[in-house]
Amino acid sequence: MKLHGYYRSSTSYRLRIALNLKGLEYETAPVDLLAGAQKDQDFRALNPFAGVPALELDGKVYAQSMAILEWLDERFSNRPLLPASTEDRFVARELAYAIATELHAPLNLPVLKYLKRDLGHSQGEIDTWYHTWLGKTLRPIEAKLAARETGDFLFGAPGLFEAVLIPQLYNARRFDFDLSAMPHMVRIEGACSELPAFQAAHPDNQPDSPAD
Ligand SMILES: N[C@@H](CCC(=O)N[C@@H](CS)C(=O)NCC(=O)O)C(=O)O
Repeated sequence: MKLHGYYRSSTSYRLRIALNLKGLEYETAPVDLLAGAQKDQDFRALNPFAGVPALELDGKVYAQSMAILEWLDERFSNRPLLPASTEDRFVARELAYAIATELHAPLNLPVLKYLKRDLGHSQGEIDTWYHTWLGKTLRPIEAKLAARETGDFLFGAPGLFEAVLIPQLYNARRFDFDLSAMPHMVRIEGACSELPAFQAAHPDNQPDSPAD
């Protein structure tokens, strides 16, 4: 299996966590998003969405991180990412897709570049934009976790939700978002950070992560 990704891409990070949780071996093929490698003709031929991640297996290319996560869980049914009951699977998806659908688009690199370069917004205004959208989705997720009296993980062991949450919290911290009012998410983050599957998936531990 070959994962085309970028060390700091949250969508690539999701997949690295899931592959590691499932104990699946994969090779990393870095795509330098800052250099625009995702727009190269060769990469577009592989993934017409011109973004990462893209996962190659048996001559096929799989794109769109959430679809890949769900596919991985069906294709490799050992160590499921989703809980057993339909109701619990709904909750895991409800929270994971809130992040994937509501947060990823407004906080994605091309949007931030557009705000800065094309519309001339300052870094301070962009930080406000970033924090506004983060809060809008993370606050209700925190409220749902609190209502469920969630422990270290949403359901006993990390899965789909944690694979999507942890990269988003990594980005939130990069943008100095205040997580002090979100103790449930921070506790889950702490518990995940103890696990080798999450440690190996961390951006700092990727072959394309800069040394300094
Ligand atoms: N919906 C897609 C989004 C993929 C995406 O936007 N990936 C970002 C990195 S996190 C990317 O490749 N952006 C391309 C760019 O910045 O031009 C997915 O979940 O896989």
